[in-house]
Amino acid sequence: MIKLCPLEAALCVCLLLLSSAACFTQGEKMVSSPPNIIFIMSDDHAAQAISCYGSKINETPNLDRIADNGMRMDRVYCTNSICAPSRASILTGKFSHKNGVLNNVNSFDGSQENVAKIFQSNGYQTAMIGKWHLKSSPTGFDYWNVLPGQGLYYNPSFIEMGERKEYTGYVTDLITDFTLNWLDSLQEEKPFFLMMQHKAPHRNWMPNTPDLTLYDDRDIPEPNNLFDDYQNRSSAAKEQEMSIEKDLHLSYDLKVMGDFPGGKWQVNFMKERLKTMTEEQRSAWEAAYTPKNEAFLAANLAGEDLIRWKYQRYIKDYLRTIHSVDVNVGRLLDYLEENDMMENTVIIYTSDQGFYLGEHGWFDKRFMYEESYQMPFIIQYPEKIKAGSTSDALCMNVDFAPTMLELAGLPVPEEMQGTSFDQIVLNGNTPNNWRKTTYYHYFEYPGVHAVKRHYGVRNNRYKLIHFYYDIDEWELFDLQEDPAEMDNLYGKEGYEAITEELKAELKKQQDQYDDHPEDFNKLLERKQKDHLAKGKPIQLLKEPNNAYGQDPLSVLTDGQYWEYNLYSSIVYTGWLGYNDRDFEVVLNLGEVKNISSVLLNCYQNTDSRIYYPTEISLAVSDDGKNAQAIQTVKPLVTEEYKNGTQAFQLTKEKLNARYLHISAKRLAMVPKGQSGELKNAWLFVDEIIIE
Ligand code: SGN
Ligand code: CA
Repeated sequence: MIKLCPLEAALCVCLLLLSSAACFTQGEKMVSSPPNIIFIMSDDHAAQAISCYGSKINETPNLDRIADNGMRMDRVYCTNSICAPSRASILTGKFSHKNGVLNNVNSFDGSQENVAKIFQSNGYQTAMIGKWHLKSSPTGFDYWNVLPGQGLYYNPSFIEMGERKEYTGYVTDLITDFTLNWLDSLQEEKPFFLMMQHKAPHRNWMPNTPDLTLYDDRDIPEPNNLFDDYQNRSSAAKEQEMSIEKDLHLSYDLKVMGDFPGGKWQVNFMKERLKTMTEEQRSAWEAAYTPKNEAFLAANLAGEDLIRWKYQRYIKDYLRTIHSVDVNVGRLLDYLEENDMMENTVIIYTSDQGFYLGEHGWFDKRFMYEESYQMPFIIQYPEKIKAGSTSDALCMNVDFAPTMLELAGLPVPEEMQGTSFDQIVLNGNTPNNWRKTTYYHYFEYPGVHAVKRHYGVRNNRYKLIHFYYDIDEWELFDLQEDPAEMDNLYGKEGYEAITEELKAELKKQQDQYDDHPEDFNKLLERKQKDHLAKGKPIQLLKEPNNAYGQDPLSVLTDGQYWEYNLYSSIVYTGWLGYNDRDFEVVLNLGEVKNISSVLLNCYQNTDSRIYYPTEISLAVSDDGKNAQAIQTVKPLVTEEYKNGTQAFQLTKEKLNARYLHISAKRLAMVPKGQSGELKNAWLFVDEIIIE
């Protein structure tokens, strides 16, 4: 099958007239016909685990095919090393603080311009298949079929154009099946833009059944700094919660069955997943893991031996899920070859960011250190890109949208902050005026894995990082002398000049991209308010869950409360949380007061299964017992489940009262289609504000 477009028809005419090479000029560039674009992205796939990048731990022959046919780029970086933000930057060509996705909590505003919309409005057929993770529904795609939230490895659901469907099978295979089906359905005369986004190799690394025993016959080499002690690094490096030793759960992450200490959901996760497997899947799983797990338990490992074992189990499962990605990319490449679609198709393989494969003793990402900062990026376009070429130009994920657009000869909107690197891939060299520095800003703190907020710059040789928010610490690395970033040079004699230079560069980058982190602290302060209930005694008729009830009696009336804004992160302190009962309190104002407003402040964060209440009631009494109902409010909970805080108003009229009886009903279960569906939902309540 050959995909032709109207321009190609025009081209044929051109050909007849000129009887020369199959091209015409458009602006400066020679374009034969608009290329198809296939953007393949996996999740958390570090360059260290791709053989064309020199992996010491695995082979990825099919990904290598792309590099062999085209270009391998060695210095492509993300602007915020975490899933949803990277995806939003890729779609919009803008940094997190401009596209509104600073962390995995924010929901993507689909009304803004994005790369798919531009392809779509220029006659391209567009599709998004696989992991989306941006909460709102995809915009700019003629066809979309995405995983809800993080998605599942085995027998996952997908949301196809808004409709949820269940499948039997392995997620990486299914995403590829859907992709090939979509390619089969295309109109031949129009070009296409396809984003195919794998879930693998995301935590908790569940391999496909044929791959469960891959690597059983060998030890995977350990990184040299598996036992890093973070000497002379910032406290951010010391205080993270992403260590192989401390933070990998034996059952949830490492698939040993048993009641190991940890969060309840972590303990139960694998048991629950096994129940949802088909007979065939489960028996393959058990046949592979049971003997290995028994040997592990019998060995009774401790100390460094235990860490080494954890590393092996983690890395092997991670690499196994990558093996399936590689095989499936091979299926796609074969399909394109068989259908004669290779020549005029740009194929990109990348990952939303890198990952720690034991370096510094870690898994996960977030830090601006190379392993998770770098994105693999290989690109082929046989008609135009020299096979087997490489580039070390400094590029960022905000450049992807401009690059893809320019490769297709389409205009790049002003608001996109990235710069097209199409000339770098097409010509194989870096122009003199290309950027000398990349800029980075990570926001999700407080949050899972406890990586502090930081921003920084990197040039060819050095990297400067500033950790802020609740600390103020710097790191400086000489990447030429210390590629593993073990020796923080900040404040050391002899590095004053380079530090000053990089600080000036940092300021310049922040001005250029209009990013002003010093403003965020102000925005994040908890709101302070004097009100009638402040400091007044409260009786809890139902106890909150003790995970969040640090000081339940004061939290509700301490005159402080969270108000959500764009820069908010996942904040778990200062709330009362309920997940198996409702909220019910009696507040004593001490004497009868004249009241004109009663507000109850609540939090919604669907990623963490926290939902607004379904019903809130207010009653009053003068003895704290015989209450007279005043009002019941049923908050309108829309299907979009927007994250945020809301202060619900509980009176319509002025009233006089001494005791207020306030209750709020929890949404019983996480709604279908939301992450953590059918588990208990949480209710988070903060301040009762009375005026
Ligand atoms: C989950 C993972 C974290 C991971 C985040 C973000 N925990 O919370 O390990 O850092 O997602 O990942 S898990 O126990 O649920 O697997 S991201 O890809 O969405 O950014
Ligand atoms: Ca409070």
